[in-house]
Amino acid sequence: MNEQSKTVETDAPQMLTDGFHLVIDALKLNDINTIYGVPGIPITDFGRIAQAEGMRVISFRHEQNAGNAAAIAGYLTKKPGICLTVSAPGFLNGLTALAHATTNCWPMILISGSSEREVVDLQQGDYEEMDQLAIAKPLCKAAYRVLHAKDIGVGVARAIRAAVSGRPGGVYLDLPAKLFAQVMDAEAGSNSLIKVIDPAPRQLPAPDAVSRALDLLKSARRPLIILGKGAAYAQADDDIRAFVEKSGIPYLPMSMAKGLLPDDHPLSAGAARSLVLKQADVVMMIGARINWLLSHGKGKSWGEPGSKQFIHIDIEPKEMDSNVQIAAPVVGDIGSCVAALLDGMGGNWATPTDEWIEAINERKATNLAKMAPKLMNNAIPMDYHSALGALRTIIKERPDAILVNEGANTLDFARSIIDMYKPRKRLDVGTWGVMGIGMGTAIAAAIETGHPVLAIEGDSAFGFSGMEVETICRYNLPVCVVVFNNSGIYRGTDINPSGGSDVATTVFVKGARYDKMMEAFGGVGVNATTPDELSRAVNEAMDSGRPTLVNAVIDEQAGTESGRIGNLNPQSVVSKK
Ligand SMILES: Cc1ncc(C[n+]2csc(CCOP(=O)(O)OP(=O)(O)O)c2C)c(N)n1
Ligand SMILES: [Mg+2]
Repeated sequence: MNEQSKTVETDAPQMLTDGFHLVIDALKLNDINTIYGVPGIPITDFGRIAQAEGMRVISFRHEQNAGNAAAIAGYLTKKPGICLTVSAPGFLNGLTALAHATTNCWPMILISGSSEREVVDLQQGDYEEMDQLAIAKPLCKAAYRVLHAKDIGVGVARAIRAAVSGRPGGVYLDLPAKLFAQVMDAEAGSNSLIKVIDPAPRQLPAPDAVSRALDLLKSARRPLIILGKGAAYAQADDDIRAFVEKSGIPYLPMSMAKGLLPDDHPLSAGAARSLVLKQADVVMMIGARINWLLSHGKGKSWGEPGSKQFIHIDIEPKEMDSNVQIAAPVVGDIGSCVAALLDGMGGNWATPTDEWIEAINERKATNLAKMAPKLMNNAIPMDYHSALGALRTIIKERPDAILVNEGANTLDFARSIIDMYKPRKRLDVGTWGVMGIGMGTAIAAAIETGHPVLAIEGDSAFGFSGMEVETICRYNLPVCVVVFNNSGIYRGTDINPSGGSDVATTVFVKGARYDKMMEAFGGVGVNATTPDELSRAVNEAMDSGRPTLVNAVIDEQAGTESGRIGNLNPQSVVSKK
């Protein structure tokens, strides 16, 4: 028995607190005021008390969606997003999102109640028995368990630090049922809590690393900057823009870095992606990892082998040389690194040659001119271009709105067609290309920012989290979901090769009306078959803030297998026969 619980026995009546309140107080002390979760044993009362204590507690229909909400809340706020679940199955449902947050380097804490340690460890068959801590460990950045109420302050502080410091990621916090009911002296409890000072300390880059990078950049004839979502996460928006503009170097935004500088910025090379990747001689990565999304820095898309040198800015030293040699590693937090680079540039930085800039501008103009008529077409049913052409205008007119996007073709076309104008407004499937982030992301985006949200969803993608339209209606959130309904995964036209009565594996019910799902819960449902109808419905939703779902009927044949990454499908000579 510990000190404080002894006092409780000998010194009643006195002010007491318990595990429930201590966890809530510890979170609030650290400015964490929102919880995303699903109730049940042993955390139902925890949610109730948190709500009573003034926290925003958003209840979902499935933990994975709550977890995805917490993950994106972490990305948007630089504070750990909190997901709260029950034991075993609820924990496992939330775990996918925790792994997703870790992979994307977003701070998140999954708090799960767990069953009795003594019973779990002897495998005696407890209610929802599972050794959750052991299972979580390999899937997140850190995992902790708190057994005593007096340790809650430390447990929460460690979880917060682990989530946000260095390269951010997911943290698991295991809270056994017994902990919540433990009581202790209220004052001792309050004194045991920790307000985390400087949870994500700046990490300054070494001065010689900064000058090495600047020297290499200066020597370039065809320099390129690639901005990743790590750069967007850093919230160093002004310095990043100043660095790009002062250097005069064209930049390429990765998907979620779109809008960090507006997509119509003269230095954006987004519409000349293949040209700049091929031809650049020095490439500076800012908060972007060289992974599958950049073809690992090699291969055809990167031009002649050995034709480039890389500068890499990242907070994680282990990231350097992950796929190709990094000639100039700059390790530190993005904000400090970019500030140091700006500082080191001096007053007379020579911007890149006209030849390089003109080549890029020419390619941009050609590609944009090719795209323009496609966006205006009025064919029925709509194709991806005409439907997205309508939505593109809506985002242009509302640069503060948040765009959530998932699917295959629906994702790839929307990414290239819809320009973003402000940082952290485009939220999508992230590093793994996960289907199912849609509704959790949309809900958290609305809750955390208060801005209207437009979620552009493939019909398959939407299905992974579709039940959360009830959550959207329940909290009356300004979310407009547009389902790109092409009756299937990639396309709606596949045929069962056996000729049997089951439909093909990629095909859904024809003529489905997803809009009725929103109507079932009191929201607005619209069926749109033309760009005009689509435009009208979405404009109205974005202006009214009413929960809306637009079923956008898309040509079943318009998509391609796996969107733009069909080349990643394994091909066997046997199956081709
Ligand atoms: C969790 C998860 N399961 C499965 C997949 C495989 N997958 C990739 S895209 C996709 C759905 C694509 O269809 P849809 O969302 O309708 O977009 P479309 O191409 O038809 O526009 C699926 C199932 C995935 N990426 N993530
Ligand atoms: Mg589809």
